[in-house]
Amino acid sequence: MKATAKAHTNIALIKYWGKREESIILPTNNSLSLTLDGFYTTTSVKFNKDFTEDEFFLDGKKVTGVPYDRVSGFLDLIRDLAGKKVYASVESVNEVPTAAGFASSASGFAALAAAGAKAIGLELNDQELSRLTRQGSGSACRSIYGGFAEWRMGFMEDGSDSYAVPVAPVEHWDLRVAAVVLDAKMKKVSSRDGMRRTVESSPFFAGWLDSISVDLREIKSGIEARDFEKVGKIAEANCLKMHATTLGAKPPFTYWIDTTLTVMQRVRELRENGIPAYFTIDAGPNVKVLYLPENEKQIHESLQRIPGVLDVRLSKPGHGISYL
Ligand code: 2P0
Repeated sequence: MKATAKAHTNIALIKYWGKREESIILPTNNSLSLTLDGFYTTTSVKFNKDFTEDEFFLDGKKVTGVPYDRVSGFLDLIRDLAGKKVYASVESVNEVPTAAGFASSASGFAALAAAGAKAIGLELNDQELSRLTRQGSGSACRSIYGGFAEWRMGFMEDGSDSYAVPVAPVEHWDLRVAAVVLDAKMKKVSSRDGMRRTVESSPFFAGWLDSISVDLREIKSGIEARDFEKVGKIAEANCLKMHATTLGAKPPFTYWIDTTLTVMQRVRELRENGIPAYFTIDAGPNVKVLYLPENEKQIHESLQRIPGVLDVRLSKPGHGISYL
């Protein structure tokens, strides 16, 4: 009863920002992402009827506390689905360097769901696997697929219609992403807390939700046509709208630091100089820059030169779940 799966992280071009139900992770809006080749998690799950509790090793170290509880709680969902009361040993290796500024929860829960479901003998199709993965971490449900994926928020209270679907496969378009890592302290507001506070108190949240359906429709037509300017403009504006909601929250907060603004400005300057590039930012200070392969060298050099930039990690589109 052992299986190993690999999952890549993803970057949202239309952000998931807001939950309508926290316990089973149901979002307030659809979101759309690109799975990234450069950052992934490999997880092995072994169920054994002789085990008396779950155990979880991350990069070779035994994990306890809240991260352990999240993994063990997620294994409960897998056990419930399979109707089997059996504990597991989980070993994960993260190729998502914390320094790259990506949350490892997307690749982590996607790999855990895939390996766990297979190890316990569940035969899930992609939608079922995405629906299960969603309950570990929302953004993870998009990492089941390679290339571009959309998480449909659904409307049912039980979450049965809330899962991701593929939009375009990895071969469709070689859109690149540079992860710009900034010299910053740990973020003070987790994405979970940030989302909750914004949903509950920001007067701008309604405006954010109103703008999603047009952004989604337009970006999907841009992706289909491989129209970089269209996709980049929509992704950048969508990110700015998400971050604007945080300024209206009570108490207000922002994920940006001074260097975040400097990188945003550099991206605008690149565009003014005829090099197409657009930025997007998640629940932290680091900036991700969208670009095309032919501009990789210039983009990389220009971003690396910014004072306060620690590292620039480049990535191509990545594949969905695989089993090893
Ligand atoms: C996203 N983020 O779409 C958005 C954009 C952050 C900003 O998904 O609470 O770790 O586990 O469902 O998925 C980060 O939130 O949150 C996130 P939970 P998750 O990628």
